[in-house]
Amino acid sequence: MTRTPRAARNRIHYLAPLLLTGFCAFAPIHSFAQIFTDKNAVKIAPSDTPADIVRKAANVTPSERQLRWQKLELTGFIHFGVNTFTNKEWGDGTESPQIFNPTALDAKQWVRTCKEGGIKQVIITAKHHDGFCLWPTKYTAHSVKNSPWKNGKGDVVKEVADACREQGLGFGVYLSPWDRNSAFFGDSAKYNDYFVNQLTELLSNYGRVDEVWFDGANGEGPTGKKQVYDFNRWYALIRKLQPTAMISVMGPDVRWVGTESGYGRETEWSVVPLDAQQQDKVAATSQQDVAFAPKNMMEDDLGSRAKIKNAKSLVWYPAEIDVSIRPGWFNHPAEDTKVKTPAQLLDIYNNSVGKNGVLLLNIPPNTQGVIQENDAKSLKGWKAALDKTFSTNLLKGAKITAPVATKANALLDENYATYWTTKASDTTAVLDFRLKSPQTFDVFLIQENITVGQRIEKFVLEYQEGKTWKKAAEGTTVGYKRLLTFAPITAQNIRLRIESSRLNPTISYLGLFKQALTPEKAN
Ligand code: FUL
Repeated sequence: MTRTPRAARNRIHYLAPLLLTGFCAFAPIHSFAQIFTDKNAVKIAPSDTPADIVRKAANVTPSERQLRWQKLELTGFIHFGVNTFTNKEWGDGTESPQIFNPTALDAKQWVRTCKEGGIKQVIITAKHHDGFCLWPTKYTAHSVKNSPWKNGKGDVVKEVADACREQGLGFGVYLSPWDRNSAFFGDSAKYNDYFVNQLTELLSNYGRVDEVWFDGANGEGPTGKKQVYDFNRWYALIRKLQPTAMISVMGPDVRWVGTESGYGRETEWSVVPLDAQQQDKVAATSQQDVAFAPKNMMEDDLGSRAKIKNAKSLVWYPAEIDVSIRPGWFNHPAEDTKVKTPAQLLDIYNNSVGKNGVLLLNIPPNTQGVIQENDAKSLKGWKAALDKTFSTNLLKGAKITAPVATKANALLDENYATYWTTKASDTTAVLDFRLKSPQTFDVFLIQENITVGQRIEKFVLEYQEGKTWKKAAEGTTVGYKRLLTFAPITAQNIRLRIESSRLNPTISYLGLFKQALTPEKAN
């Protein structure tokens, strides 16, 4: 793939508009009812003590759309467009629609392949930075309607939307604000109208849309003028036309974790301050180049007590971890041998879904318009390993000794809605498990019930060896799901110590498992 030096320089604008327009405009929370719910954002009063702030943070909860999305765990990205045919990562907008000519495009196969990998929702790049539209928009000639594919009568977005609906997956669109083809780009008002028209088509003509994904790139356009994106107008339109859709990354519902490596943070709070400074840091560590060397992670945590103590408001803003199954976002034949293996995908899973995030895994079709066999095989191998690993919870049937023993059964039932908790004032707890016989395990799974908030700040898993208790693993945050992996341990007596929590801790599900495949570091 080629580098685009000018674009590379401009890549520094990634997420910057969020800072300048989007997030500052969120500030008066309560006047933005369409952006936030009354539970997923809270203002901090000048008179609030640090303890008040911690209590407020512990009671911030996801909106319904955020909860639905979090429970998906696995979502899929399809990068497909003119770049597939030029063998590049970013196009410059001068590509002829004539080059877009997949010989055997099969969106059903894309969706089926994703589904077979355990993916629950698929996002298609309806328009990437090159401005080429995969649907026959009325608002530009730069689209599939001027391509030889299906004699200009094709519509990739419709094929993906229909396939998702038929196969029971969620459907989402990526619409790049940065458009290197549009003559309006840089003429702010005109381009914002153009963008609203395109969004209106996408949100009106394809049934339910579950996620709208905006990236923050804002580089040069044909006019040479700087484009100011009207994010709030776009958000209001999305809330109006598709009220259940998540607005991701350059939006209020989902936060980009800060890396494209597939590896999330050790300490991942879904409740974070709504601060301009914080977004500044996001921008500073974002991708600034068309090449995809893994980026440095942002600082280790965004929502600990130290991070929230000076916040003016707190929001439920959960992390999404996007990564490609190949080195590039688009399909390049030279990368056919670099498809991530099931063991690498497993490591990514443990470190994304297992670190309180949602994984957005990109699987790019080739010039034929199909996902290749090797990518599909990796996905299947990964899914088989996950299913096998998590099918047998070795804690099942254990004798549990826990405070508030009556609710202990909820720890091991697979119903997320039921949960164990302590009395309101208890922020620490010790839970003992005696297995029927010694078992060998190498993963610990724990889930909080986030519908009441994210609370656990420190926990330790121990096992008994002879007469002594030894540490198997420890963690800070839990959130929707936390996985801790370690070298295999054989034991019969296990104990979980919750050492610190913002309010009474809750646990929806707990488990010990033996991995069916040894994970391997992906990068
Ligand atoms: C970035 C884009 O520049 C990449 O090409 C890719 O689409 C990635 C998911 O988002 O902002």
